Amino acid sequence: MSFDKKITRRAFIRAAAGGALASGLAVGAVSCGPKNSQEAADGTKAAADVKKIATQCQGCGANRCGIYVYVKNGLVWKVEGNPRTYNNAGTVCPRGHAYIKELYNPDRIKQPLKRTADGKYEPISWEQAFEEISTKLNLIIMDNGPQSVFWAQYPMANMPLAFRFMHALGSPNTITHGATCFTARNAAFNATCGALPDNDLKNSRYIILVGRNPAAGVKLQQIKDIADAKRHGARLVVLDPRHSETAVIADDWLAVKPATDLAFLLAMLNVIIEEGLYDHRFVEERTVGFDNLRDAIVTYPPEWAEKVCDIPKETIYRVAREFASYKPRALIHRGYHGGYGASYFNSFQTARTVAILNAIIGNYEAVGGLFMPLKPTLGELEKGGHPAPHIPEIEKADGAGVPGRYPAASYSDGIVQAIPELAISGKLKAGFVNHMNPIRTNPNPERVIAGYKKLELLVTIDCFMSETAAASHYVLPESFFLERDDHVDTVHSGPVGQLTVVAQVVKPMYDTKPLLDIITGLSKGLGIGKYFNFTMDELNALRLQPFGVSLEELKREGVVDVGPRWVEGFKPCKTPSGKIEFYSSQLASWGLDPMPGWQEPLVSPNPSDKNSFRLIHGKQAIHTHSMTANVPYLMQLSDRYDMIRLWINRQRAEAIGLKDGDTVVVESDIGKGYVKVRLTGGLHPSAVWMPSGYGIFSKYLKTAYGKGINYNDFLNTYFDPAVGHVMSNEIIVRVSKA
Ligand SMILES: Nc1nc2c(c(=O)[nH]1)N[C@H]1C(S)=C(S)[C@@H](COP(=O)(O)OP(=O)(O)OC[C@H]3O[C@@H](n4cnc5c(=O)[nH]c(N)nc54)[C@H](O)[C@@H]3O)O[C@H]1N2
Ligand SMILES: Nc1nc2c(c(=O)[nH]1)N[C@H]1C(S)=C(S)[C@@H](COP(=O)(O)OP(=O)(O)OC[C@H]3O[C@@H](n4cnc5c(=O)[nH]c(N)nc54)[C@H](O)[C@@H]3O)O[C@H]1N2
Ligand SMILES: [Mo]
Repeated sequence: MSFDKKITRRAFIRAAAGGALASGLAVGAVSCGPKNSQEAADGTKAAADVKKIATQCQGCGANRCGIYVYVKNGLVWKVEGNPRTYNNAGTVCPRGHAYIKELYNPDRIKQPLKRTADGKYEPISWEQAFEEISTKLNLIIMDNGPQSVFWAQYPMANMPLAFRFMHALGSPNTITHGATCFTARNAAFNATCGALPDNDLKNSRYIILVGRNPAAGVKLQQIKDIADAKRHGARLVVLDPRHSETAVIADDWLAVKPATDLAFLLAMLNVIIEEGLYDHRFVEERTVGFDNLRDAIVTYPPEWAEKVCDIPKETIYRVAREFASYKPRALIHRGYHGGYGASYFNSFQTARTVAILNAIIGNYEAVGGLFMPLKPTLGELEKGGHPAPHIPEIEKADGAGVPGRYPAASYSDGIVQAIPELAISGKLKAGFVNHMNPIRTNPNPERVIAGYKKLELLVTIDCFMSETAAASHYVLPESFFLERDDHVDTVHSGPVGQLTVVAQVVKPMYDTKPLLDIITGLSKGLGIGKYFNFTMDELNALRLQPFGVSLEELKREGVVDVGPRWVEGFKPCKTPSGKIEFYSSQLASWGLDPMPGWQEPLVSPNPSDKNSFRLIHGKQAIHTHSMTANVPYLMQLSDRYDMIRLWINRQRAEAIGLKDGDTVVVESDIGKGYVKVRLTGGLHPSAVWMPSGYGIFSKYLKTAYGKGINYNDFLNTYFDPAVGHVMSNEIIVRVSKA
């Protein structure tokens, strides 16, 4: 494969300098401050030309921290946190420091690529790519209708472009990674309080984290706020089968048996209701269904729960009483992925119980409790004379939000692991994947590959040759985030609305384009060009119109606060009743359980097999999903600290003859792989824990290729019956010495 055909001399010199830098640092140094190597690479001691540009980090799509990037003598030099963005408050995590240097990673895709008959890739021009892709897509739509097309992507600020493009074609099939991450949590909070609240951790006196680990599933503001709260005397309780990076600073680490948090939480409700410790006035005025709730929880006392979740009843009583005693300045974190985002058959009910426990102590919209973030409503393209296409009045192929299928699923997130199934059954024929790598991040790669390979047309838009890109007919390189202007974003909003923007830091090094230009180029040959007749600056100016903030000002400041600050006091919920719904009539109308109650996990380890474990997983602070294992600086850290290991409980490991550092074979009914073990006292005996950032098998990603394994290799393709999520921890494996 040759990506380099059209590389300019200037770009080549820059790439060479960056490459030298990367390999220089890869030897030994693990600090991310490349100052000296940089000066060496520059070969100059003359006064440096330094620019400081405000933009947004894209080292993970989730946080998009506000940053300043420094450019020295034309080369990206270093990064600093913007002190005023809510998400990171002046800090940058290791991924942010390292990811800026990916600009210079030689593995970048440098021009559009087309797969040839022998499975290799040849560089083509953008004109040829647009022409061939639109011709093929037109034929597919003519034969199969527009509903045979999908667009899948990370839910970034540019998602509205995907909606616009797909709706213009006549397809409702826009899909995010939500079903692999957070959709059980979101659906449960929507059903209970109408939207997803934020946590006022800083002002809380009693914080419970249920499978949430902000110190490694990094959200910098949250970990800073937890530390602050603790400094002011708050207590921190962490429920995690694993002694996580956040459990390290907890007052109580409760090593819950995985998949059974629901039992612990139902028992907390039982104690708080039976002992009358709830906020009586809040319950009476602001909630519906308390009597049903009282009836529903009588069968779940701590005496029952301790046998299910392996936490002594005395501890459950104590935590329930302590939690209620700090009302309303106590909270159970709204959660994210690990505990109940998309993990278990009972995740939806677990998240419902978390939402209800918060409400029962009256902490909604209270200082130190949960609050609805003040996300500003951005201006729309329509206001600038760019009418939106109609939303197609057909059901989504994946069944998201469709009565009788996955009624509680999010319509806009969809159900991503349905794509391979729908491709195999012939319902989907063509697709675009942007800024996402479903072949590595979805369950059962063999099945995903088989599905995506069935498509008549697969186009991936990425900066690197991910597993998904490497299975595509066409690969379109997006300019790296430091090379492009991108959407005004509201992701930082919390106690105050915040606007940020991705701003170009350096000129593109290669023949790449930002997404808007890619979509605009495609739209012409598809007969939908009239929907894409604006520039990024025009789009952003319209987004900013309601606030009287100019794009220049936003780029200069990096972040601008807009609208009022959050104030304490209950506001009507976006539920049918306008109140917090303990009893959800909406869930009942969909044929789902309107009250939470105990549900067994889908699968459990075999108690008579000493090699049988539940496989759980989680983030490490230095990696993002599938997208940073190829970052040389970060993989260097993984190697140096021997981080690519499967955690296993020490007693159980010794019972099957394992020593720390042994290589084991891990097998489920669909997968098999080899990995080193880490013996630890910090893990519930029923589980093994796998870091989730490894197991890259795209051979184009040279740093990451073949290092470690991934939980998706062992996970069947499941669909939770209410929400359609993947149930990512419903995996039983056998672990034995290799
Ligand atoms: N470094 C880094 N940070 C990130 C990301 C990243 O990729 N890398 N991604 C961002 C995104 S998209 C997400 S979703 C978040 C994820 O943030 P989190 O949800 O906090 O992260 P995870 O590591 O997936 O899971 C957290 C913990 O859940 C525990 N867990 C597993 N099963 C159970 C269970 O049954 N019960 C309980 N109580 N705990 C359990 C795991 O042991 C783990 O320590 O992180 C965000 N931040
Ligand atoms: N293997 C694995 N699977 C997982 C997880 C995991 O940790 N590991 N976590 C689960 C969770 S919590 C989530 S949220 C999902 C995440 O699932 P995905 O959204 O698939 O996650 P990423 O691995 O972050 O994939 C991002 C892709 O976007 C590309 N990319 C990066 N920057 C840009 C850009 O500027 N433009 C474009 N066009 N592309 C870009 C990256 O190279 C990468 O291929 O995965 C879930 N499944
Ligand atoms: Mo996620």
